Amino acid sequence: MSLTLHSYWRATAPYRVRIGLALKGLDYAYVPVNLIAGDQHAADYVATRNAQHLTPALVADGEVLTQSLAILEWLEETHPQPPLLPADPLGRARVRAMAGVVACDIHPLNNLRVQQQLTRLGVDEAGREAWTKRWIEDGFSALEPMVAAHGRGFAFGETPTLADCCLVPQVYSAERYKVDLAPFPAVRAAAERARAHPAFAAAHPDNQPDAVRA
Ligand SMILES: N[C@@H](CCC(=O)N[C@@H](CS)C(=O)NCC(=O)O)C(=O)O
Repeated sequence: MSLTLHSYWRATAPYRVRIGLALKGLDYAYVPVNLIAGDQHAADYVATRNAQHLTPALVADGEVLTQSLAILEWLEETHPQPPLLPADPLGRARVRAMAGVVACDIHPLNNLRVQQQLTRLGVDEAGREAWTKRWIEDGFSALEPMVAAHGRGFAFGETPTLADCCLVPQVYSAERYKVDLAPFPAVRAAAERARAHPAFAAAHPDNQPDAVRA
């Protein structure tokens, strides 16, 4: 199967998909979309890759897939091994709930376009940072007891799941924004455990072809 991922090194939604691809052992071509330069708004990209002006887009044998959670679920269905969802419905619901906290409730409030809109509305850098931290801390406060109850090394159980695909990029973002992770020991421990896994290391922003080092 031919796979091409349209991605930006530091963006967390494509990072989720990179983790999923690496966990499934799938090779893919990497096409950088420079979000700071505004590549996501290019007419051709919007027309053919992501009508929402967002990353990621995954092209699989000519079919264009968007929305990181939908892509991860598609990967799970088309490449079931190793499984990234538990075998039982209750376990799957718990993993999807953890992924949802990140992908549906934390990240959309802190995305680049939201930051840009806050700037347009006159919010200064300190205000934007406080906004971002607020929503990360809010989400992590909910994730902490979930991971503490169900994590056994990874966020849920003893092996990586879709929850880790979402959690690790969000912890990366939290560290960028200097969120104090001390109140979230289970979240932090699960992220540290996952980051030691080779698939998570391969997907890390610093290891992408478009990574910019300070
Ligand atoms: N719900 C979408 C969110 C995608 C998204 O927000 N992507 C961000 C990067 S993490 C983006 O491309 N932002 C560009 C912008 O805000 O202009 C998904 O999970 O794929």
